[in-house]
Amino acid sequence: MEHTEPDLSHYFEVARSVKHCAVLTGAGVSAESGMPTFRGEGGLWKEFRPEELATPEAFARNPELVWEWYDYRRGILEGIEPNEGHRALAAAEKVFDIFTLITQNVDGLHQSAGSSDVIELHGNIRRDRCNICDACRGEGEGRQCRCGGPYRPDVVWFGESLPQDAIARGFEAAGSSDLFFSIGTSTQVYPAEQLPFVAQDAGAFVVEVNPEPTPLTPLATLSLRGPSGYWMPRLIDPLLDAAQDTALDAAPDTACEDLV
Ligand code: BV8
Repeated sequence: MEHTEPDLSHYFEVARSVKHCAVLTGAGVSAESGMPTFRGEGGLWKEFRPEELATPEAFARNPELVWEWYDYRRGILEGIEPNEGHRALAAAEKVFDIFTLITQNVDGLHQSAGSSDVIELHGNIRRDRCNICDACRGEGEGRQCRCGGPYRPDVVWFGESLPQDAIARGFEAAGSSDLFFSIGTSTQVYPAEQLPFVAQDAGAFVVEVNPEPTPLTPLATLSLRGPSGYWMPRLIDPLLDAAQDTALDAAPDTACEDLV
């Protein structure tokens, strides 16, 4: 696909001057690693729409089917690695004074790429918890909790509320960011889809990265068509050099002392 290189000079001017950068990611950032998105190609599992399986009702109705679906996704996860998009975001932590990474993804690939303190809005399919008492499932434990409740994937299902601290930190970061990235999300799932608009309302420079336009596109300061694995290194790496120089200047030149 021919990438017309938009003018990024204004972006770099802003990115080199801001203190707080916040990022929202969706399934698209993991697509190049081989993780199917929800609404893209391969998003359908058998003939089910994800919204039909990722609900407490589906789990109550047919827990076996829901477990089969999560085991299918866990199977994919075992065989894949983070991609250039994940790696650029992990590196971005070193660029900005304050960096907040908020994800809708439950695959843990940001953490595998080295990102720390990732705000997981929708949980993580690598963990299980009790549907009744919330106890975490221990290694080797069966599908039933000591309290008698069924274990379930530690994710937020449609119709369920998000973890209060995660969504509160997400809105706080979006509302106080100077630069906000919305990467690989169709911006359709509430309440996460509100974050880029909160940032935009707060006057942040909003950058969208997605091969397809989304409801955010008309409002983004810069909307880049293409995969995150292509754009994120191009948007972050040039900032790394500057960050490294600043770090070097700040570092006390201890060498001499040793000689003494
Ligand atoms: C809640 C965990 C209070 C589970 C997930 C009617 C209207 C409006 C809202 C609602 C409604 N009815 C109900 C609601 C609320 C509902 C909602 O928003 N539904 C939507 C579908 C209409 N939200 C909820 O239920 C939330 N809870 O609101 O609680 C409440 C309670 C009751 C009633 C009302 C309110 C809970 C939402 C969380 C659900 N759990 N995941 C699991 O994973 O199994 S959501 C799940 O789907 C993902 O986590 C992710 O968030 C979402 C998928 O969205 P995206 O990540 O954006 O992925 P998608 O496939 O859509 O798009 C991928 C994008 O990437 C595309 O744009 C594509 O172009 C792009 N792309 C592709 N390749 C690349 C790329 N981009 C970059 N690079 C590439 N290479």
